Amino acid sequence: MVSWTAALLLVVFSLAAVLVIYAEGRLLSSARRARRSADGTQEARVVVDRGYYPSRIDLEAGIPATLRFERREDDPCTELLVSELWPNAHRLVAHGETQVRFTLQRPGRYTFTCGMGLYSGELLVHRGRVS
Ligand SMILES: [Cu+2]
Repeated sequence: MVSWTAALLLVVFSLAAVLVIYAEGRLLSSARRARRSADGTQEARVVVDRGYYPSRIDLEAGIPATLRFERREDDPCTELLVSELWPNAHRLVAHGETQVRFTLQRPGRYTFTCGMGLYSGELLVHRGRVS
């Protein structure tokens, strides 16, 4: 016979597992809207760890944007951030955050990759408010 305590523990652990999976799923979801800051700019955080998470960021055209790349590794692969958007590659610090600021005037789809083109992400720039 299973005791009530054991049954209760099972329920609690199952709920905790579901919550962890849900939170991870949200963190690593493939797309995210940039959020508006108090100063009217928009910003989004991208975790860099053998890939870009989220790998798609929705932005609004004509609004200054800050992407905060949080690189959680020191693999040389992700040190450089390359895009047609920028004349020079950005160097992302290892185990820290590098902010990349820009303003995109034209709606469209822009890609960025690591130095070797192994990992990639995209910026989807919309006309008007993204909501
Ligand atoms: Cu690479």
